[in-house]
Amino acid sequence: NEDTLKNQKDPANWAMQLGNYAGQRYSTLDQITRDNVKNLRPVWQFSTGVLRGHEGGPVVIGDTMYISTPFPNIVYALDLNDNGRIKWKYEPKQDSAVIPVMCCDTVTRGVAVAGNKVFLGQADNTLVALDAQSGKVLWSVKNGDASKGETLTAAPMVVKDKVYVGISGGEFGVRGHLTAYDINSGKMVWRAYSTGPDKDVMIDPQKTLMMGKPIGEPDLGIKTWPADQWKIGGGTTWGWYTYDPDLNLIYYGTGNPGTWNPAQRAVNNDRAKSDNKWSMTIFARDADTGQAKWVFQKTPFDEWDYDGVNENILADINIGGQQRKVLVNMDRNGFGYTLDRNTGELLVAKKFDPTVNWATEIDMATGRPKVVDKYSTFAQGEDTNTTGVCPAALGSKDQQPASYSPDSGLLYVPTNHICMDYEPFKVEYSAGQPYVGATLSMYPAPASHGGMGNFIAWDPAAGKVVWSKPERFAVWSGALTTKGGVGFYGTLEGYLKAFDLRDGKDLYNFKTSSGIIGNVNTYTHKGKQYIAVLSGVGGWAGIGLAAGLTGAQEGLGAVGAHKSLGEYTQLGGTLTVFAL
Ligand code: PQQ
Repeated sequence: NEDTLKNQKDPANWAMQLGNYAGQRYSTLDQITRDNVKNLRPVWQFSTGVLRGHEGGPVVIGDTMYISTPFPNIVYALDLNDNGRIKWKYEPKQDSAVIPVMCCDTVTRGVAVAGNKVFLGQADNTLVALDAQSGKVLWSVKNGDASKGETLTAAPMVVKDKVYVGISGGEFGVRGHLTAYDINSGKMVWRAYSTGPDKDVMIDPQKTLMMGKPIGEPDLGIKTWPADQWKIGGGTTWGWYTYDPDLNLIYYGTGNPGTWNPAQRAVNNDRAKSDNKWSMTIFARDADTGQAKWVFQKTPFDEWDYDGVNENILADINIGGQQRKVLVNMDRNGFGYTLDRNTGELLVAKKFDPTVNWATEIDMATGRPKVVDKYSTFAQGEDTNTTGVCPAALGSKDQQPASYSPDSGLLYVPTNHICMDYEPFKVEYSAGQPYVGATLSMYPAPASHGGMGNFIAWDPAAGKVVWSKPERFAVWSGALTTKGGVGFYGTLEGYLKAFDLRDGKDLYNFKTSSGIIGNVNTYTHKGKQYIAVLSGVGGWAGIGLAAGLTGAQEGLGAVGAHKSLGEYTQLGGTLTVFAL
């Protein structure tokens, strides 16, 4: 979108959730530096009036800031000329029956703003376009059906005249898809499914590349599943979307195959025949037609719920003496992947947490992980508790987006440091009912600093951790880096932290009113640089507090690991804005 491109080139704005189309979450603003950040202080706050997990972050364009809340998904336009006076408020009427079919809290990852429109994906699957001046509904369209377990948590992305939106419900037998709607009319332009026949997945086996070569064999989205399982096979698209305007390609990942019990997804009980394509796959699609240019499946035949939806950050880096246009994906499965973003060729794949044990390495010729039988929930079998698997289903990293600094060439990544026991069991599909098929318990990774998170710097060319900084809990907040040599992220206890990009050293912290799972953004107003973040504990890591769950295996197994979080923070949605 011309307007989105223009807005993101001006560092005064924070034009989209990930900062720019490349998903870098980097700002060229440099008033706040590693030397003066110690003088940062909160300058104004705003209560959203909503509890539970606040993901995403403020979008700032000109004098207006747009924020959104978890269910009921209120959108506020705040006037920066008047200390955040409410210009307008949009509060949709949504049926609360959707809440029990949201797997991992009632979150939204935020709004997209383009031209005179604000786009919001509501929990109840309504994609709505609001007038940016008045908040009035311009059009709305239903992208899914909550009675089948379909929901919407992802932030939409706008490219040219289309808005892309995904779908959630991998734990309810939902068949994932990405859909493009016309931004002016709301009319569906195309829908690309994650499973099923090539026609539905918008793959051409003669043209779509995999590991640099055409896929060749047709309809792998059917053949790698037992009969009809692909119809309830997951591969949802609830993560982040990025875009390369020069290549005209959009990038996103698909989630776990359903059910979590791998035996029910095995063809003839043979793992080699059961990739469950195209779950767990990075797709590069033509932004106009939706046709897949290349695919890369990270975790074929997932046995651990390592949803492959994390953000694909676009960067131009030097690898082995050559300047390359790459895509970097810090996957939930604990491997950091660097691919050629034009062809999908695999360049680097290395562990970013040494405790990762389900696979020894990625075979660079095939792109496939070498799975360790001891941690294979399929090899261990149905109704067997496979213990000590690292990472846990929360992944070495979940939805919390990383940042890439072109100054250092490194990624700055919020990560988790948690392991699990996983016991698969047989489950029947019933529309709108949980279709999980495994009991999980999660706990801090053993033999470590005792913390459940690390904030790390990652070299995407070498595939190496440059530095790692322990955190008490999983780091569930999105990172920001700036030209001032300083970066930011939030913690589940509620701290907004500033760190030195060179070594991760803490330069400033401030404890906000609730745990932070939102993303830290920056902008200028009247020439002065601000840092802004939403507090409001929740998300999957904070589901115990958000949904009032206490059993260790509740919340799909996530409650146990973070049981002491309630000693540090409680619920409450607040925006905090900082300045020097
Ligand atoms: N959402 C969060 C969060 O916001 O903290 C964490 C997760 C989700 C997960 O770890 C998931 O696996 C997950 N899976 C789906 C799915 O399979 O459709 C959806 C979502 C979501 O929409 O929030 C999450």
